Order: sequence, then C-alpha cells, then structure tokens
Amino acid sequence: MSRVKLGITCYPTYGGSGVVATELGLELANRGHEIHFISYAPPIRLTGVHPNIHYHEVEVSRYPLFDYPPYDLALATRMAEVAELYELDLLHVHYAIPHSVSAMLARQMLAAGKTQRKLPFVTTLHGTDITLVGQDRSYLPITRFSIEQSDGVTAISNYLRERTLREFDIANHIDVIYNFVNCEIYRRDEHAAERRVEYAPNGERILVHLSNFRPVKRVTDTIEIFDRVRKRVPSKLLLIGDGPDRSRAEWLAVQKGIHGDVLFLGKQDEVYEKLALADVMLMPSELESFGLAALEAMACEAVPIATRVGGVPEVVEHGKTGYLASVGDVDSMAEYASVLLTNESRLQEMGKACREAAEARFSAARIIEQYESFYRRVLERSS
Ligand code: GMT
Repeated sequence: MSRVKLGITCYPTYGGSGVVATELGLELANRGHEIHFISYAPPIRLTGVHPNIHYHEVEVSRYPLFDYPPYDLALATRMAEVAELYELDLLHVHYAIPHSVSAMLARQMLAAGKTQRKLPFVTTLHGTDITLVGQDRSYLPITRFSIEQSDGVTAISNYLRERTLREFDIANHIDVIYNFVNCEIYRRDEHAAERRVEYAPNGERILVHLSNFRPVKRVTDTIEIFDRVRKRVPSKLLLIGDGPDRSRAEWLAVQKGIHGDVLFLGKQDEVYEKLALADVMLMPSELESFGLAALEAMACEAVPIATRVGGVPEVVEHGKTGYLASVGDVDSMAEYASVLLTNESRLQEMGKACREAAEARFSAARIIEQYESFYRRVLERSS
C-alpha cells in the first residue's frame, strides 16, 4: 500500500500489548511507512535507530494540586500536535484505556481546529483492557464509548472479539488480527545447543517461563510444575521477566529446596536468545486473550504447556503444537512436560510443528499485510 504516516501509542513498559505495538511499528517502518511512537517513554523493544521511526515523548507536568497527573490529557495534546506537525494520516492505539479516549479527543481537537484536519484513529484491544480494567464501573462507560467512537477496532483473538461484543454490548464491527512473531529473529540458531551449557551444564532439560509476573500469570504454578518435573527429569527452569509475584515465586522455590535449579533472569531485552535454548515453555495463566509469549516460544521450537483459557486454544493446538490443561491443574501440566521431555523424537517433532504453525499462521509478513489492508479500509472510509 502507499506510504502511511502513522502515530502509534502503547504502554511502553514490559507487557504484550507494548511488544506487539512496537514490533508492528518496526515491521511497518521496514515496509516504508513513516511511524511516530507517542508515549511517556520509549517502547521497551524500540532499540536502535531507524530512518522511518520517530519517537515523541509525552511530558506530564506535576503540579501540587494534581494528586493524579492527567496523563490522558497530555497524551491527547501531544497526539494532536504530532499529527498536525507531521501530517499524520492515522493514529493506532494499543490497549483501549486510556489511549482510545486520548485519541478521540485529539481527533476532535483537530477537526475543530483552523486546518480542520481529519485524524481517524483505530484501537486494538489486547485483553485486560476489556477483561479486567474495562469491567470496572469507573472505566466501563468511557471505554465502551471510545471503542464505539473508534474508526476501526481490532482484537487479537476471536475470544476477545466475542467477549467484547457480548460484555460491552457495542455496535462496532471488530476485526480479528492475530498477534504475530518475527520468525527471522525468533528461531533456533545453530549456536543454541552450545549456549545451553551456560544454564544446563550437565545436559539437563530446559523449561522456560516469560511474563510480567502479575497474579494473572500464576507464576507460582510454574514453580509447582517444575518441582514435579524435576523429580522425574533432570532439568532447569529459566524465568524471564519481573513483577509483583516474583518474590512469592522465589520463596516457593526456596521452600521446595529447588532454588538452585530455578534461574530468575529478570527483564531481558533479547528474549529470543533464551527462548531458543528451551525445550518446553510453561504458561499456566489464569487468563490469556492470546498468549504472545507462547507464540514467541513456538517460533523458537520450544513447546508450550499452557492453560486452556481465553484465546490460547486459537494459538496452541493441544497434542500437536503443545499441551493444554485446566487452570491450576499443575499435575497434568507436569505430566505432559515430563512425558515429552523423556521422549526425544516426540519433542523434536512437536518443536518442528510449533515452528511450522508460527510461520504458517502468525508470521509477521502475513499479519502485517492484514494490518495494512485494515488501515486502507479505514482511510478510504474516512476520506
Ligand atoms: O498479560 C498481561 O498482563 C499484559 C497484557 C498487555 O496488555 O500487555 O497482555 C495482553 O496482551 C497480549 C498481547 O496482545 C496478549 O498476548 C495477552 O494474552 C494479553 N493478556 C491477557 O489477556 C491477560
């Protein structure tokens, strides 16, 4: 499609929606589009310099009266300013709260301004903006309103689309555009086997978990599963990320006497390097609207063992590209992992099936095209 000047807003911190937004911006920039990130900090995966990528910081001024500094207003102002200065065609906000409200204000400000500039905006729903935060009465009406006001809405799974339509009772059409993974970067490389030695010096199996350690991720279940697996298969657990439940997980590992085999790596920039070392990825979440971490693991041939929740069954096919169990059923998840880790040929076969599924259904090339055609339709409608 012809070059689009696109503003992207997301939470720049450690979290799936920010990762998707950043990777989307990078992919679009590589395809020649002009991308302007507008946020309070540079998005976490935005490293390096790219001629088509610009970053605009949102300054939130502090004033003694402001117990709650009004970020959403500062964001709306910056969105309108950047759109005017750089002649943006479209804004794409990731995570409805508060980004779609700010975008709606920016659109209104520009339409009423001297140049009467049109600035359509599209909203991508990621999960907790609908399933948790959006259900709070103090946010629900305005979230619903800003979704309805969006010029286009996408959800990252059918599950999230259905749930939004049902629980928010909105009239909009919602397109499902799945999350994606860059299969060029997320892959097993020829050095993976050598690098395993760093974590598993005696040829142990490697399990991995990647999350923001929020309660919804049930990180302590990861420790419970690993404890059971370790009794049957010599193995190590790598935990990537950080967050509120990290110390609970650390204490549990100490209590169980397995702390030496559980490696807390903290926040990592190049997570693909670690995922590419792992045999199995554990994702025992209470809820996932998609489960981007599982997809990233699949591209690296690490087999996900996860819970059958939300949009996860749309990503992981039970028995083919991973295993699914009920929330909290750590015994079944441990059983699936132990059996798989003691069957080398099955492990290899499933790892390859994961990679094939990631390439065939969720590769960046495939999904970016869907975003481009979505933008095209929105721009045509709004012109
Ligand atoms: O899971 C989180 O706590 C982060 C959250 C977010 O908004 O960044 O993740 C959501 O968006 C991801 C990217 O689209 C999805 O892969 C996650 O499944 C989704 N999380 C939940 O639905 C709990």
